[in-house]
Amino acid sequence: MLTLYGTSKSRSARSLWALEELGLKYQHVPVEVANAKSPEHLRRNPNGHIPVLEDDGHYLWESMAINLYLAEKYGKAPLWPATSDSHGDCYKWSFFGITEIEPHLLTILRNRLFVPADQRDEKAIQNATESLKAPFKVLDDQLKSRPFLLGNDFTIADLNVASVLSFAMLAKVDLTSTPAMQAWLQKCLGREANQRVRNLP
Ligand SMILES: N[C@@H](CCC(=O)N[C@@H](CS)C(=O)NCC(=O)O)C(=O)O
Repeated sequence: MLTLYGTSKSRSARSLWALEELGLKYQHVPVEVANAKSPEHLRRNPNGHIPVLEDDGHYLWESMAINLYLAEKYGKAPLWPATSDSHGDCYKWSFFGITEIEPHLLTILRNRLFVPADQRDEKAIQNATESLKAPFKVLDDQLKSRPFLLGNDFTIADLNVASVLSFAMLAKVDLTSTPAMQAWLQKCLGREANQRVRNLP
């Protein structure tokens, strides 16, 4: 039995997207961000964060780890591709997404959406925007000559990186100077499985 703890209005959306994309049966417990540090949830994840996946009593946290685990255990090609080389590429792009991109997008998101206007740090937004130029170019270059990150097919690497980049849409980051990345992002986020997640609590 699979259970995903975490509201879709959080990083849990990524793991819900993976579960939907894989067509798995699962229970969804939409733990709110505000309740992530409750004693009950701390027993699932000592960090007090969502998402958490429970797979027959095995608890996993960290959204990228959850998604790679789900793809490897329950997926098949092309979502979880067939070779070790391509598995390496899935790890590479996923870790690139959360280390090179996510922190800068969160800085912009926080300052544009969550901080009161008079406390907004425009310099931090500017620095983060500058820092995103290099990884965005890496993605844009990769996607100029292939429809998806690994080639012709949508894989867990696309899902993981696109889910990180969905913060750019929320934070209204201008993506027009990386048109191949922008078009790929729209294509990924528009997938039916991701659209279904938007309707979840
Ligand atoms: N690196 C973790 C981050 C998880 C995380 O920070 N989740 C936020 C919601 S998006 C959270 O649980 N916040 C609750 C809190 O910090 O109290 C992951 O990707 O799963």
